[in-house]
Amino acid sequence: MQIRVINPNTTRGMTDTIATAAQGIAAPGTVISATQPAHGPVSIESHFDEAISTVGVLEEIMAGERDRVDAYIIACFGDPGLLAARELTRAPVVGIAEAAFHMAALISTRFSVVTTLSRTGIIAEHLLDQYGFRHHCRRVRAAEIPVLDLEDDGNAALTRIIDEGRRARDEDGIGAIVLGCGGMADLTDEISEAVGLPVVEGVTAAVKLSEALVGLGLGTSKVGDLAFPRPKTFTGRFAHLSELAPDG
Ligand code: 2AL
Repeated sequence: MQIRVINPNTTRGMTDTIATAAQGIAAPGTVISATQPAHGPVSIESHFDEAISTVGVLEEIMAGERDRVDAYIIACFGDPGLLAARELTRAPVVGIAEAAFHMAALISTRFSVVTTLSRTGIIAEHLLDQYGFRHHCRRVRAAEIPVLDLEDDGNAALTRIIDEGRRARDEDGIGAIVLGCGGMADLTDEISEAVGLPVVEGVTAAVKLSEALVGLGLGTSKVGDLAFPRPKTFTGRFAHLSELAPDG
């Protein structure tokens, strides 16, 4: 089974971190390939960053279809482009935020999210509402670290995440913590050990969910709103999408 992990930002080091975490948890026989868009923001910390990154994510899905990928993971905690990505393929597409929320709800009745910045935390709150997990999540907390500090200033960032995780443990009445950034994919064990709670990380959760979906023979439904987009003319810089022939 081939799983394509798409890091929606364009920082190669973060794509490598995500790929290593995904490969480390994958079952024997699962091949992980990791990609990132050719164009776009180096980190995703706002609605604007998300909107710009989405086109690149969709282009990576189109490339994956040519490679006959079995499942896709969108490895940014805002799950940018998730539903549009599903329209482009019969394969399962799993976002790391939704994967982590689902996994955390299976092992605890209440969890808190520890993410990077307060403003990205608000994006996570929107997703909790959208996915129906508001009841399960006690609080979305921010360690107040810019995303690229996870790459550039790893130890300081880890300390801040652990401090915030301990506050969540002591104040939120929770059973588990969800890590709220793809760039935290390599920190799960250290944080879990330091905080003393189960820690759910989205990239690894998404790999296991993707393997389960493919193993069950379940892919994205093509009935209803996730059907392939209706062919139409695109103008200007998107003219090449007029020739989009999904499932072809
Ligand atoms: C993210 C993420 O996972 N990758 C990125 O660039 N921005 N989201 C976040 N909440 O920090």
